[in-house]
Amino acid sequence: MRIIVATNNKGKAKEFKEVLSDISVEVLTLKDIGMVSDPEENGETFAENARIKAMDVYEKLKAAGEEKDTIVMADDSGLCIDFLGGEPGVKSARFMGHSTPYNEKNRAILDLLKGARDGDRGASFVCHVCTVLPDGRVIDAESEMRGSIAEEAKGGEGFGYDPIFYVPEYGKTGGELTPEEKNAVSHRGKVLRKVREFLCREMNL
Ligand code: ITT
Repeated sequence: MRIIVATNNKGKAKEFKEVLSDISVEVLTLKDIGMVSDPEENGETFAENARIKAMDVYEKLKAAGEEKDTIVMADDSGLCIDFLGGEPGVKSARFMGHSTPYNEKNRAILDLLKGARDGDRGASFVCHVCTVLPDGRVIDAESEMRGSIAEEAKGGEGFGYDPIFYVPEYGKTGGELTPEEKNAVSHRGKVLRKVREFLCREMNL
C-alpha cells in the first residue's frame, strides 16, 4: 500500500510526510511519482475543492491501471479571518494572485486589519482532507486551528500565512513554531491524525 498526496504545495507535502511518518506505508507526493495534476479548483467549499484534487489524481491512476494498493489524499485549506467576513477562505492561495510572494500577501492582510482591535482579530486555519481508497470510496475529514491575526509578521518557519497567524497555545506566530509544535496543534496535523486513525483501523495500515 502507498499514499499519494495530491498537492503541488511543498509546505503541505512536508507536513503530510511528518504527520504520517509513523505508519508503515510510503507517503509520496505528485513530484515523487512524476504526475502532473492541477485541476481547476472551482468548488465553493474546502470539501468540494479537496475532492476535485483527490479525484483528478485517482482518475489518472485508474486510467493507467495503477490505483490498486494506492490511497490518494488531497488537502484544501485556507485562512478565514473574522474581520474580513471569513475571507480569503477557499480563495487563500488565489488572494492577490497565485504567484504573489507571501510576504506581500501577509503585509496586505495586516493593512486590511489596521483598524481591528485585539478582540476583532480572530481567525481560523481550516483544512479539509479528502481521501480516496483503492476501490473509489471517499472519506472526508476537516479540522481547524483557532487563533488571531498578529500585529506584525514574525518567523521564518512554516509557509504561506504562518508568520501572521498568532497561535495562542504557544504565544507565538505559526512562523515561529518548530514543525513538531505546529503539527501538534495545526488544522492539518489534527485532520491528518483523524484520517490516520481511520486508515489504521479500516485498512490495517
Ligand atoms: P495544492 O492545491 O496543490 O494543494 P495550494 O497551495 O494551491 O496547493 P490550496 O488551494 O489548498 O493549496 O490553498 C491553501 C492556501 O492557504 C495555501 O496556499 C496557503 O497560502 C494557505 N494555508 C493553508 N494551510 C496553511 C498553513 O498551514 N500555513 C500557512 N498557510 C496555509
